Amino acid sequence: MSVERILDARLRDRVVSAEHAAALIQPGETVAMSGFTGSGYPKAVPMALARQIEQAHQQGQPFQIKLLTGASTAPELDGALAKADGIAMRMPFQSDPDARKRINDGMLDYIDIHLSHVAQHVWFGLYGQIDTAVIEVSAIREDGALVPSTSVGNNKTWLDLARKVIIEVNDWQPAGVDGMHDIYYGTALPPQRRPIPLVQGNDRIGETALRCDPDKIVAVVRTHGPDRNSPFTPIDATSEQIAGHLIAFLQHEVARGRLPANLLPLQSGVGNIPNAVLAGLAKSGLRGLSAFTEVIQDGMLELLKSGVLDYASCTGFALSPDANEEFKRNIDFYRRRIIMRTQEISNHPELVRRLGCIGMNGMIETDLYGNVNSTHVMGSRIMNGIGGSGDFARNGFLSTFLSPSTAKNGTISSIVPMVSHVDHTEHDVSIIVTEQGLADLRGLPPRARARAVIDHCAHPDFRDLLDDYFQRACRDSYGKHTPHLLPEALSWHQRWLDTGSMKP
Ligand code: 0RQ
Repeated sequence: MSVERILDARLRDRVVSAEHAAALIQPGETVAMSGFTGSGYPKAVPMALARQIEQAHQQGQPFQIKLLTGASTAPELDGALAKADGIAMRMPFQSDPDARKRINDGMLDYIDIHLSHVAQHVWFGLYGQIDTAVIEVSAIREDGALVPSTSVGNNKTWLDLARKVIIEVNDWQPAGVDGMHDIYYGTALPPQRRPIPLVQGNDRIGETALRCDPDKIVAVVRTHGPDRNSPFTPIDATSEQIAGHLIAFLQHEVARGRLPANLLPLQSGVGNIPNAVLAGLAKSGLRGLSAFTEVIQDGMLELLKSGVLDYASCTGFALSPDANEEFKRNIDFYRRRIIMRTQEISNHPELVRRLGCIGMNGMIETDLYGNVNSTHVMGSRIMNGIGGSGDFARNGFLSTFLSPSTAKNGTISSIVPMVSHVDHTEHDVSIIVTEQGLADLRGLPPRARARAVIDHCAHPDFRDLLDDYFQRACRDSYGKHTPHLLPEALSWHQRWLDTGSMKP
């Protein structure tokens, strides 16, 4: 028999079906939902809303919402609403193929902003009134406090600012997650802003549950559904090589005395390469590590379990089904080592700088000088979004960007003369790593940066071409500080669009 998760009798009286709750959302509303990298998103109301939107469209009635979340969600949320053509505007991060297609077809406005900026920009009023918040929780306590589930994201802000609130109580989520969260209520806007009292990555500075005025809660929906939990992709050889270069570099930095023996708090993006880095760290002999990051994926649970990582601070999970089972089975162990925070804290520039985080993020492409494009294929087609990468690149102790040296079956070089879109400028990028090697750009002037990137990171198929471009640029460029040949700088991208390959 399942244990009652809604302990506040007032809110138990508000339990309704997902259809009933979704019907409370009107066309044109700004709806803020929970969810971060496929964890802790509402499982039922968005699908019911998508069905209602489809019905309205069949009757010729317009129905779209503006949708805000923590980060990416899942097919039941972004996918269902995008397929129903129900999203007019999306912010701040997505990775759903249907949403992505609509964005790139110009049918859906997408606003791609730093994850740390979301809450404050909404507080600034830049997105208008939040009409409805739809938030997944794992339980409601007797006093009405809301125990978050597997992500926190912007839920505090959504609950504070929304006119009306719909809560989903998901009893698939482990009850033992209660106590893992740390919700900080001390943020304020300038000039009232005060320093955040967090000096170690595992400090607790807040409360274990979210507050919400019960009068605003218009519906409570019971659900029982898993997070997205994509199966784990085995680590490939390229990712392993990239991880090897980065870990050797970190060990070298320890040997040089530039990093302590237990490094500094790690931030890690999601995907195959970051997972390979985490797996590599497990075998590295390094101990006493810590993570101050936004997402915990499989490799980080393993590091915690093996005792390599002392603790991890995050705002959400991205686990495979197996890792999720492990998490649930040993939740008491993980609750002592994992702290889940709001994303304005997990990604806060003040804290990332104070703690000296080591940022490790993927990229689409970099140019010779270390400007990085994380988001746009051929300068115009969005992939996911900047997410938290900029928060850590700009403010961390070290900012590393990792990618295979080629893409699309070797037709694209990830090292290009000039990036087709800039997310991280050369001023915020310290280390570039591909399977070919690692370029340490710190302390180098532009022409030396270009030499390091070409010599250490470019794929052999493109190295001579890059070298040729750079040599001619050094000779013919208008300025010799950061040499470029403007008519050619983006010609590699155009060639790929014209011929299907960046090679001449
Ligand atoms: O596309 O699947 O259509 O073939 O980009 O590439 O190699 O699978 O790598 O999954 O690590 O993604 C930058 C997108 C890399 C990711 C990016 C194409 C490639 C493929 C994916 P296909 P891979 P990854 C914390 C940090 C920004 C957000 C961030 C990202 C697809 O790391 O979204 O860092 N980063 N968040 O074919 C054309 C190139 C390409 C290219 C790759 N040079 N040209 N296409 N691709 N390189 C998490 C959060 O903040 C929430």
